[in-house]
Amino acid sequence: MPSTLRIAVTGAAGQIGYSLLPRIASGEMFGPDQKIRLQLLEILPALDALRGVAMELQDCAFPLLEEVVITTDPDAAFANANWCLLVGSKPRGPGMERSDLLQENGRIFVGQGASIDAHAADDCRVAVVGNPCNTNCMIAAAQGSRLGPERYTAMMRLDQNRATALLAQKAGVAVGEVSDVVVYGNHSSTMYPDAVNARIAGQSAPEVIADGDWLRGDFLETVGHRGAAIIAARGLSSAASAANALVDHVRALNTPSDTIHGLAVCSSGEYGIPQGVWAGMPVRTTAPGAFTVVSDIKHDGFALNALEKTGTELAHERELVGDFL
Ligand code: NAX
Repeated sequence: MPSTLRIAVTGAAGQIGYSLLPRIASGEMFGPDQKIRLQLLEILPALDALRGVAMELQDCAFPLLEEVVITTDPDAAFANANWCLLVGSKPRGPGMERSDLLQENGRIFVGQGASIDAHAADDCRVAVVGNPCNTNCMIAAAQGSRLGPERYTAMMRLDQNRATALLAQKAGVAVGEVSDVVVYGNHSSTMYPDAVNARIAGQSAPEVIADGDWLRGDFLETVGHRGAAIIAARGLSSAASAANALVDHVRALNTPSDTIHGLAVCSSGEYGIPQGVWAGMPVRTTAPGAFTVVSDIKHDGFALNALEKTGTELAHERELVGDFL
């Protein structure tokens, strides 16, 4: 590791940014000995708010935080960055279709992808949170060739954490007893959270829960619509849990282990997901920042049907943003 890691965060004045930045600066994401330089990107209307966030970061007096740069210039934000956390994007406005959102945000990721390829560090990793995160990640990765597609991942970890916590609650066990939960496909209502291959206290989850109707019904519904339920209750979308999921995503990707975790990665056609789209897949971290896709998990007909549906949606999104690729 370099002596100081440069971490670029976009949309840094937004609500996820507000929960995320103190957790990076305190050492939760990269460890208690790793010095950090934050390079924060915003658009001009949010620059004053970002100044306030930077003041608060200063007032936390984090020992690991060496410097905070705030800017509206992507090239400055991504300069020599070791990690680029792409959180910023436009929210879906009233009457906006998903296809409009893909176009609006796709443009942002064209510019940022090109800037990352030109200016980030050679060892840079990119994690995309801004929605539609899978397709935005594909667009960013398509803008360059220096880093390679395996450096670009999108976040499925919030869905994974939601599914894990729900299984633990249903089984009446601690969250730490639940493992091998992976959410496949798109971070959208077509996602497939796989409980069949999950483990609870070392046993197969369906053996412990033994309620197939719930596993194929309420479980999938609740995980798939959890974001909407939080908006309905809070009047705002998930922020603290999204920031927490990004901490988990990056830590898992930096920590070699036999443990299976989920990331949206460039598909090579595993599990019938079309090649070249970014889909949630089971992975193992093999070296800091590097992973292999676990491609031998068995799925039943119900799961294969769900995988086909979410893969088809991702391929359709790719068609809609064809001009950006
Ligand atoms: P906010 O609207 O609070 O913040 C977004 C920030 O991005 C704003 O401050 C805005 O000024 C900034 N921004 C917009 N365009 C920008 C650009 N071109 N360059 C830099 N900054 C730009 O949203 P927040 O709640 O923080 O959510 C951020 C994104 O995360 C949204 O797209 C949201 O949909 C997505 N999410 C993704 C999740 C996932 O699991 N992948 C879960 C949580 C969240 O919904």
